[in-house]
Amino acid sequence: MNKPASVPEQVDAVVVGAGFSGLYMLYRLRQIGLSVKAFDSAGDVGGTWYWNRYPGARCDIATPDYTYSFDPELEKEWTWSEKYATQPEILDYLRFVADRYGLRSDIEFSTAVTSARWDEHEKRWTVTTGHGEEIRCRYYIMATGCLSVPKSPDIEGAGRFAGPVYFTSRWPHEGVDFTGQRVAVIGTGSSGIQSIPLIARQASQLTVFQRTPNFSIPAHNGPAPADRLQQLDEDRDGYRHDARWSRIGVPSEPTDVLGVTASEAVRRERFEAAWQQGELVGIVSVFADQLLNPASNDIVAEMIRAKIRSIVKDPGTAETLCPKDHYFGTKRPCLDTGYFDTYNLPHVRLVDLRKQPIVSITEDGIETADESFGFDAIVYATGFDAMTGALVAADVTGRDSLSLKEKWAAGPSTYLGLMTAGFPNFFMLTGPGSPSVLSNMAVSIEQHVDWVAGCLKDMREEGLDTIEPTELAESGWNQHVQDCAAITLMPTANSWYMGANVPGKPRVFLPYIGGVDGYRQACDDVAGQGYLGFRMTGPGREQCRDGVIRRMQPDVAMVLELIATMDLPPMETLSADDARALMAATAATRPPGPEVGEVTDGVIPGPAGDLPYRLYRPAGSSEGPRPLVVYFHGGGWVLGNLDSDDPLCRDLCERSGAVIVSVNYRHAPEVRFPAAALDAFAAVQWADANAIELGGIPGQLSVAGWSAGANIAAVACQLARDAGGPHISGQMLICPVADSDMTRPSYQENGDGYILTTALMRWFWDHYADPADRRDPRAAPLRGDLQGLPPACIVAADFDPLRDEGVAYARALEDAGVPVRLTRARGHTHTSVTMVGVVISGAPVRAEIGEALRDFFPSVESRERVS
Ligand code: N01
Repeated sequence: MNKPASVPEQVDAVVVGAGFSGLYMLYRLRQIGLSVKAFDSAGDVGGTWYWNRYPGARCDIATPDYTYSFDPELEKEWTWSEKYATQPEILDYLRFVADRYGLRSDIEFSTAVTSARWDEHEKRWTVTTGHGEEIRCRYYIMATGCLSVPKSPDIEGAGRFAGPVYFTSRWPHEGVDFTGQRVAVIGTGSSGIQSIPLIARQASQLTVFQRTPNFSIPAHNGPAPADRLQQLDEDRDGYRHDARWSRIGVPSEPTDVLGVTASEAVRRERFEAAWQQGELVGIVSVFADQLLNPASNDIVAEMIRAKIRSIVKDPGTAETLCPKDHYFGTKRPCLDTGYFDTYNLPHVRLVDLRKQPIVSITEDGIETADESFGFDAIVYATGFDAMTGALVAADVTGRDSLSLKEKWAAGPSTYLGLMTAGFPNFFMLTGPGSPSVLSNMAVSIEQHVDWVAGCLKDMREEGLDTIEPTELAESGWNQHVQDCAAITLMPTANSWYMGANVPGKPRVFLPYIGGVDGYRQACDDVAGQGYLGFRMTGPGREQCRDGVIRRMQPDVAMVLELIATMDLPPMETLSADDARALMAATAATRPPGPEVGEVTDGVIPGPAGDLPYRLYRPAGSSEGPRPLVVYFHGGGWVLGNLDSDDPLCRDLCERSGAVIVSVNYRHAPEVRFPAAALDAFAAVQWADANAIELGGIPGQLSVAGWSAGANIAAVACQLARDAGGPHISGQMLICPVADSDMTRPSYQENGDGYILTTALMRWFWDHYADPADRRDPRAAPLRGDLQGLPPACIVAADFDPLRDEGVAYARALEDAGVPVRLTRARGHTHTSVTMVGVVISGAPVRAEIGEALRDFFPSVESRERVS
């Protein structure tokens, strides 16, 4: 094949794309001494800013932030003219950067890369261009952007229109003059919302076809924010550092104001400030919980809807423009200049496609279910095959002839959004599984490029030349990405973040929502731990430290971080009374837990005096008796009471549909072993004898407990078996103390840093039982006879020192012929599963607990059959 002289046979690295990320990648690879060739199908640099030339196209991150920061000299040489730069100005900037660093000589323009194939023998990629050229490289880097492949119009008759058709994402370079024309715009995402006001200025008639109304706030464009410029002037490095370690790549003070608890005045004040500021960073953080809690989100959403109603004069049109089918922020919010005002113009009309869907595009217009429209031009602002579109379109084939498209058929799979197993030396910049589109792209791009360049440099210094993630590391990251999304409202929307805008695309949350800061830390930790989760090879050597970089549930990690900032004294250094007071103070700040049908307090006659109990009756239980669950709170036999586990009991009541009787037992050190266990057994006997009065079904009684409460629940089952009754249908043991042996691996792994520490557990044991008693099965149920015990459900949390004894108890019960359900609380600590309303990721585990409790009891139908 004849090659142009500008395309060499072989280089160290090929970069696809010459936008923000490709340009900087090229610069950094050269800097570390690699030979590089870049390709772009566009006629010039610019990437997204080369293609998206529609009227009104602007950045929606303020210019002091949307800029390269790798070279302070470059920052001095360029001044942005506005708060939000126009597309031509950003394109000029990228041209300026390309020229300033002499990057063009290594870029082949108007040249698409059509395929890339890994040669396992040569350890190189063969890259083929649309002109038929082949180039071999060791590293293949796709800097192809997240929103670069336009979605093909999935509308009947799309090719039929005889007049001009425009795509916002492929706008003619010479511009379009709509003067005097009847124009249709289909789509009201960011591109539609930016272009509609400007098209309306020219068109004689503008008809906007809206399927889903979008949240948008005014950009208040003007000069770049003076406070930001001043901060940059005074401390550029500090400012950039804050951006890199911020949540979305723009320096900002995180708020701890919760929408649900803030006063109306505070809510209004914070919202109005964000509305006036006109920046995404403000409107997405009016409340700390707005993307987590539907009630908080509704407050922001309703305030935006009220603004829309106040701007748009026709009430019907205003209502059609009010988004109601998704939570605010779960689809990308927009910034606009006069968007809603545009609908007050007499020649602008909004068509609600939910009421009258498009039937077909016709030769001279658009036909909906109700009307036929004639147009001179149609504009599609219908979006992109986001995040994966460009990557799978490029025919990348890795080891064993597996293509990326095949590997990702059920959704993308990456390690850190950077690489994917089976595709050695193939890097993606801002790929799926990275923060990218949820952040200031400029900051995220620099971070990715710096990491890749740093990695390649480290490899060279170590004599290594191939790198690839392990399956374990990759699946761990994919899980973490989904875990982060699952605690937010994001997966509820039909957004392009979910792949929902492209028919047939797998529905998974594509970007990483753990924050620019959290992501940067993860990448740094991977590199700092000897490139954890990557297999690297070089002549005669291989290096691989396999593992998962983030195993903890994200909200559990947040709670631990928050607790660390409170600088609390370790419990085991306190007296029992002080520890109780500290626990009560913490409990007072929690959310209350769900509503249940009825809550009543009473007392049980215990072996040595009355024991208080609290009874939770599920809603609707007036219709008939329910199974009973006798519950024992946690707290190491020393701490805790009816209040401490109140939210959990409510939650269990609601989920299981059973009457929960939470019993307070005597505590150590005032009363030591075996008092707590004997109280538990007495409570079970009493509940069984009084089932009817408690609203229970005689003979349908289970026990449940958490931690030390699970310990005495398990012991009560053994005592009941030995005493020949009462009959217990099941035992729910949440993170139980099952044994007194503190040498199991989970004590080594999790003995420090996860609230329940080895030192605290020792303190509990010392308060509760003499060393000689700790082998007694009434203290360590694992050491007892396990034959003939009730079916069990045991919850074992990954980051719990007690994890292994819980698992050991499950195995031992199984060996003794007891039916056991072992529920692994993945990514949880000893306490997090019980943090109702605080740790969102605990809810699915508690749902399993509720289901297991229901399973302990025969179903209503089978009960009826038996009777
Ligand atoms: O695309 P979109 P976009 N029939 O997917 C509608 C970034 N960006 O190009 O929501 C009828 O958001 C679709 O309706 P629905 C930014 O991240 C940034 O506007 O699927 N309608 C929706 O209204 C942004 O989020 C900037 O029901 C159809 C619209 O088309 C992302 O790019 C500027 C349809 C598509 O909206 C994408 O924005 C521009 C059909 N068959 C873009 N198919 C800035 O920096 C789709 N739609 C400011």
